[in-house]
Amino acid sequence: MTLPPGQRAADGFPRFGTHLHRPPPPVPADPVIVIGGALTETLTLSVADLAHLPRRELRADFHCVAGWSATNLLWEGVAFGPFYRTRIEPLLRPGARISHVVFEGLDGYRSTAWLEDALAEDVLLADRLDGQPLDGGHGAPVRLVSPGQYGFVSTKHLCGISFHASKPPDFDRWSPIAGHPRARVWLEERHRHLPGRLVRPVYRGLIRPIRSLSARGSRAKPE
Ligand SMILES: Nc1nc2c(c(=O)[nH]1)N[C@H]1C(S)=C(S)[C@@H](COP(=O)(O)O)O[C@H]1N2
Ligand SMILES: [Mo]
Repeated sequence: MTLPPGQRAADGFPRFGTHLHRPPPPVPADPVIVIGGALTETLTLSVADLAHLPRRELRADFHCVAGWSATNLLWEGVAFGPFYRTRIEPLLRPGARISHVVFEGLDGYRSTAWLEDALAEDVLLADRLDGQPLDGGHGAPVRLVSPGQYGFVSTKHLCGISFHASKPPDFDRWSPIAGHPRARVWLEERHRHLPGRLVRPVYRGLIRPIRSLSARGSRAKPE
């Protein structure tokens, strides 16, 4: 098994998210994803309807920027690229050339990806993990999964997606460990301002406290 540079395999799939001890947000009775931005109309997609769109399974590892990787996860959901081409492109404002996508979660978390990265073949709107509906810890009712990018791109509890023709403001612009805009794991694009290799030892010291704080949301990986 080969992992991207600076990553180690974690035992199972801990809840890596930056939320630490915060409980997962409550899921509304009939959750929707509100899709907007440079579109001629806002599209409100019922999460339940994802079951009726073309589906795919994806076996992939998941890489947290702090250096841990969960291996061999089985995701199920709707592939983002085909979804974009069939559902979003026809709604784009005339002449709009989309460059960035913003994903928003029910807990207020947001991530930004280059459209080019979001259209990678293995990016999914995932509502199932290892044969079960997504649980609260890992992003119920639906999350983005972009295995080629560090976990911070993969917004959980997805409730909004917006498409932009220019770079939106960075939500984390004041953070010394601001995320890299592309966050590609194989290129070790961990942070915007610091080289990936440099922060490895810092994270190594933080891993134990982070894991114990987030243990509540974790679960063992079935073999
Ligand atoms: N809505 C939401 N999505 C989120 C986060 C979060 O705090 N809230 N944390 C991100 C980070 S930093 C990581 S590493 C992954 C962790 O996914 P996991 O909690 O399923 O392990 O979720 C990402 N998506
Ligand atoms: Mo993370």
